[in-house]
Amino acid sequence: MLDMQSIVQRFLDTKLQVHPDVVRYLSEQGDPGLVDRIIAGVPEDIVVVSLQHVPGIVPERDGTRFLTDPQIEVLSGAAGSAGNVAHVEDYMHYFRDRYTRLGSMIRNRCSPIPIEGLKKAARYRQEQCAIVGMVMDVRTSTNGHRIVEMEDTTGNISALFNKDRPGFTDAEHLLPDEVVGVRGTLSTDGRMFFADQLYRPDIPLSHAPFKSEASGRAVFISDVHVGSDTFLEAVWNRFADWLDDSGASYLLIAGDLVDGIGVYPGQEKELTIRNIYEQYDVFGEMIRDLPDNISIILSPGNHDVVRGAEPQPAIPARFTSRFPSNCTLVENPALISLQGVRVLMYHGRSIDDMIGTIPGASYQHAAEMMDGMLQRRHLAPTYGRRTPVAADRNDRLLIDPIPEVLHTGHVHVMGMTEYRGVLGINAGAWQSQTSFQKQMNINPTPGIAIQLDLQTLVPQVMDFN
Ligand code: D5M
Ligand code: FE
Ligand code: ZN
Repeated sequence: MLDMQSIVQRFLDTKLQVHPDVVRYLSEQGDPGLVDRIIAGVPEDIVVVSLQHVPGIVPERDGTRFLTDPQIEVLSGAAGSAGNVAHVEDYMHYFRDRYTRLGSMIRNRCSPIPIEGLKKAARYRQEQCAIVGMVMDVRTSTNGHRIVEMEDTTGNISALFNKDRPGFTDAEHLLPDEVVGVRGTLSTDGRMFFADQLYRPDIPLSHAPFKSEASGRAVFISDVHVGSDTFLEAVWNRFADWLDDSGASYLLIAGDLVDGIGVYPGQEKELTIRNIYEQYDVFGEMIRDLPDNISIILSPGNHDVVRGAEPQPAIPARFTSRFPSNCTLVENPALISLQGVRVLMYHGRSIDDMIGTIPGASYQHAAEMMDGMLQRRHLAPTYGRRTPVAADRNDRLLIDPIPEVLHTGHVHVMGMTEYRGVLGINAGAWQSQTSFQKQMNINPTPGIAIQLDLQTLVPQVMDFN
């Protein structure tokens, strides 16, 4: 077992810096000789050791995607796939599905044993072993250590992350209900598991994104909020004018198409359109004015007319009579293939929960929460806070398969990230600061669209202010 601090130090001793992914990989591999082999093989002009310097990691690109014609396909989240709000038994299936599928992404990396077996068999008391479980509770002990209640299908146990040991930072970022693996040793009385290392489902290091063979461009936005007195009509019109000559083939809008009715107390005072049908009609006319050779994909958000529980159904036909025929209405979330490039659209309500729970997280850097979703392979890791979830027999909020692009919105602050080959785009809004956001000290960055070249996967920020 190699701890992360000593791995970093081994590199620093030879005047090399090292990428965190490499450190994590080495600590999971537990092969001290590998560190020496990497150091011996790094070219002289390299300062930072990255994954390409690690022997054995070969990028695996999924190069054989079946393409349809037209080249746009809803892989999941097509209108009509969200089930009804569920019964208690469905929640049991839901969490079991989440545990099984996320657990299987961790198992081969840490060979876990069932918690009940671990507690019963005396032979585990001396040696290191691993468990995989769902986080039931996280708290800080009086001495400042993190105590994590973990549960698998056989039982539960408390895992202690020592504040003076390397895995502690990972443990500080643990969220209730995420599924993780923990390597460590059992206490002699069998009641506490002393944790050394945390494993998340994560994006495999060998992951390489698919790129379209044909040329094509997609534009990503969210949170239009038509009907609000803070909707930025002039800025939207500049965007619409640009779109005419942009040559883009796809426009994706990740929810909050309109401001809605009765979404928060006192909203009536901030509405210019107080009828929900009329809000969608005006929105429909706006997208009717966009070039009709652009395919438009629309998913709902928490201001839209459908139920708030996720997966949110697609916006029903009775609200979309003014929408042009080049629109596809999908659910939230939805996985879309654009010429083989997979885009996972998710409005992003869980970002509120993550910002409220993860130390150091903030609305101004909300895009970082997309990395957190990818590490956990889940769009809404914590159940039962501000993100309502309608349990289905399977967990539709899992991130599987791995998309090329994770497209979110909701926070109204534009941000992009790249995490292990997955591009995170949190598109800003078309609404200026509301009185609520002022109270919350959220400073939106409206009027920005992201354009993506599907052949290179290089994004471009387009500012219409
Ligand atoms: O969300 C717009 C912005 O307001 C976004 O930054 C999240 C924030 N927001 C929304 N609801 C809440 C609550 N309940 N607490 C804290 N922050 C919140 P929108 O969905 O457009 O209203
Ligand atoms: Fe919004
Ligand atoms: Zn929202």
